[in-house]
Amino acid sequence: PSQQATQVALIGVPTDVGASRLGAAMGPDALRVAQLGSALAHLGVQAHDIGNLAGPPNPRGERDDAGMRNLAECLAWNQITHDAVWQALQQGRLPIMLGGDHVLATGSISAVARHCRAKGQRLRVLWLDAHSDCNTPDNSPSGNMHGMPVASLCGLGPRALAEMSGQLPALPASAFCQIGLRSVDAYEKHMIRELGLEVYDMRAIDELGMREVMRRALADLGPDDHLHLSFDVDFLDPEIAPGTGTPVRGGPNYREAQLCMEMIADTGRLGSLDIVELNPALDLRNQTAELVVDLVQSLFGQSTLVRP
Ligand code: 5AB
Ligand code: MN
Ligand code: MN
Ligand code: MN
Repeated sequence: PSQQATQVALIGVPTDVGASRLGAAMGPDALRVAQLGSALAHLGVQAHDIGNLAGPPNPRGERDDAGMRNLAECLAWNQITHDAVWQALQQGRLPIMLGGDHVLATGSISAVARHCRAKGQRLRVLWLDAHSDCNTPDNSPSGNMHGMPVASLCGLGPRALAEMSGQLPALPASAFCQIGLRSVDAYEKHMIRELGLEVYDMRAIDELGMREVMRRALADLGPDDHLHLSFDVDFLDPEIAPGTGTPVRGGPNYREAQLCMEMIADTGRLGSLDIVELNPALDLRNQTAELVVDLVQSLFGQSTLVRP
């Protein structure tokens, strides 16, 4: 029983330019093969699949002088994503990014931030991930841009990315809430403190339980707020979700992830969604894509409650 828009736009973003392992570019089609569209239709959600966005191929470049790999391509993909998300929101549709690596979140969340600004809505971003993705180019251990979108959105790193929403920073660091972290670089730990990011790492989930973590994460969500979920598939334990490029053991199990999604659905505030870092080349018979579709159903109101 949520007041989510019943019209969604499925936006394929077939990119892996932000990662060093190839394959996330096949993510959109794996989600379609796993029947994401009809799974949503089953719940009364009308899904308009706009197909895959077209962008530059992966040049597999080395780090540039500023420390980034494939910056030009990452910029292009983010601008294309931004424009498609903006358009979907203008049409009153809830945009769902079928990723693609996590670099695309700068473009999608920049468009969402722009939209919220225009409507005077407060934006809350839930970041489900094993990683914190707040590296800056000079401190990243890899130069991979999929490890930097949180920094870009907080106004750090290359200007063209940081300013994509038309404002710098795109949103206040306090808008973010990160859940499931268990692989955070030393510099990122410094950044988390510096920015004051709200973080629930795996230790917090173990000690408090997913229920309490989600209660806290969603506690100050107002009735008019916009909730954006950036769902990195490597949030999930790799035993249930092997199809991702940067797996880290010790993640949430199926029931914890399902509860997390159900509690987000209960707020009725979900306004946009990134599904990222799914890598079909590393998956087993598309099981990770199928799991993700199952969890997205929970996100759109499929409930395990006998008496809702
Ligand atoms: B993902 C690492 N912190 O910056 C880096 O999957 C990994 O979008 C980044 O969360 C992982 O290269 C990026 C070591
Ligand atoms: Mn990750
Ligand atoms: Mn990520
Ligand atoms: Mn990854």
